[in-house]
Formats: sequence, C-alpha cells, structure tokens
Amino acid sequence: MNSNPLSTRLAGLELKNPTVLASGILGYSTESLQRIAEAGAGAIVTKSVGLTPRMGYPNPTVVQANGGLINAMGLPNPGIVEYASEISFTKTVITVPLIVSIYGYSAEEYAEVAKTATEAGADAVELNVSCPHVKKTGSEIGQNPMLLKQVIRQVKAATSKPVIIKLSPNITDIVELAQAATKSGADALTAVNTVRAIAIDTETALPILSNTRGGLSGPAIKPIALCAVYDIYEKVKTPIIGCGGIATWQDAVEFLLAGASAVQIGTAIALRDPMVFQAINHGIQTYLKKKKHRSVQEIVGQAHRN
Ligand code: RRO
Repeated sequence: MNSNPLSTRLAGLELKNPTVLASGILGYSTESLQRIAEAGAGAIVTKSVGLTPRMGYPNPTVVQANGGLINAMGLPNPGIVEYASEISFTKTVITVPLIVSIYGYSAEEYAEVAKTATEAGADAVELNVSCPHVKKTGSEIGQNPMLLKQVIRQVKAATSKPVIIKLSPNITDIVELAQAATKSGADALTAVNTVRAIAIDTETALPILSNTRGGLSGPAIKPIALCAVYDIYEKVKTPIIGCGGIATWQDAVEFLLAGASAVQIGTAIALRDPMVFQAINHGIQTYLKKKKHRSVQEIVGQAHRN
C-alpha cells in the first residue's frame, strides 16, 4: 500500500496530494509555476492558451468584492506556438504533473492547441469551456451540450493525454453538461469556473471593469461550487476536481466529502500566499488521522452515504 495518505490518482495522473493550482492565477512562466510546485501543490494548471496570441482587456481587469475578486482579464495569452517551448522548459524543472489549460473558437482550434500542448510535454489538458466573458469561446461553448460534445470528441482524437473539462456555474443545470462531457469521453471534470458578476463605482456611476462584466472567484462562491460538485457526483462517475473559494483545509475536506477527488486553489493564493498549499495539505492529513482514514481517497463522496 502507498504510505503517503495524501496521494491520489486522477484521470490517470498520479498526484502526491490532492491540491492543484487553478488556471489563471499565476500565468505561464516557468518561475511562477515552479514556485507553486515548491510551495506544495500536487499539480499545476497553466493560464488558458489559444491558437493565436491575444492582448486581453485594458485595465481595470480585477476588482475586489466582499469575499472575493471579480476579474475580466480577457484571456491574455501568447498563443500556443510561442508558449510550447515554455511548456517543454517547465517540464524539465517541475516534478508534479503539468496541466495546460486551452481554449479555442471552434472544435478544430481546441484540437490543434491540445495537439501542440501535448507534443510540447503537457501531462494533461484542461478545456476552458467556461470563461464567462469572452465572446465565441468559453461558456458560449460550455453552455451548449452539442458544441461541448464536438469539442471534446475532436480534442480526444488529437491527444492521448487525459482531457479535463472545466465547467461553468452560469447555467441552469450543470449536471446536464457534466453528463454530456462524460458521454464524449471526458477523463475528469473541474467544477467550477467563475460566477458572472459586476461591480459599479458610485462616484463615476459606471461599471468598474473595462469589460463591464467579469467573473467572481473566492470564498463568496464556495457554497455554489460545493453544490455543483455534490450534484455532479450524484449522477456522474467521471472524477471531479472541485474549484471555487477553497482557502482552508476545512474547505478542501468539504469538497472531498462532496465528491471531488482533488481541489484547485486560485484566489486564496492572490489573497494570501502560495504557502496555502502546505497549510491545506497539513490540515487534510491531520483530519484523515483523526478520523482514522488511511487515504484521502477513502473520504471522496462520503457526504453522500445517506
Ligand atoms: O481571462 C479571463 O478573463 C478569465 C478566464 Br480565461 C476564465 O476562464 N475565467 C475568468 O474568470 N477569467
């Protein structure tokens, strides 16, 4: 038996612990991703990258809200051709799985980006089909089961690596999308991306973000994300990665009990610091010991036992 109680398997990936860097928080550079790996993350997800470079939106792109952050970065990225060499270099430096988040404006584009990322050394791809505020990609794809299926099928044909689907909470029934993703061969589901939100400046009497609307992350969305994980776990067998407002070990354990096999941490790094990974892992381990569990895998979905 594996003697590390925190180790877990997820969509064919071996993780030394169930905490994962969420997409979008620390960008692309090897140095910042290495810093998170050294802080104790069990895997790393990059910021989303597409086929061609994108500038993103002008400032302001982030505004603080009660219990979180509202962002509308607008998918700034260097494009996969430019980023491929950084993926290869990052792989020579970090020892935890590297998951490359990708987006596209069509199924063909998603597939092409997935292929290039895989050739560059990605251990898995996470499909961003849930960015709440960029037109013709993100949630415009992920809110439509037919389009979502096409994208996943083409990506699965383009890569032999695990394909993870990041779902949007901005939908009536997230379980329907989770089922569509599962039918098309998704290896894991990340639940959830940010919640559509807005902030207004009373002085200027205008929205604060240059894009007007953005996505809310952080503790304010934790109960929404937790409910999404709970609902999906009831109906779908595909492994789930919980994401949304996880800042403490108690948050992480709640997501595991709801049915997540791993958790992603994002805003807590921005609002606190990367050491949050160590604190969360230490807390999970102490909890497992206290409750006499040998492995983190034993508590996945335990809240469903009645
Ligand atoms: O870049 C963004 O503005 C962004 C993305 Br791609 C996403 O998936 N979720 C989000 O809140 N912001």
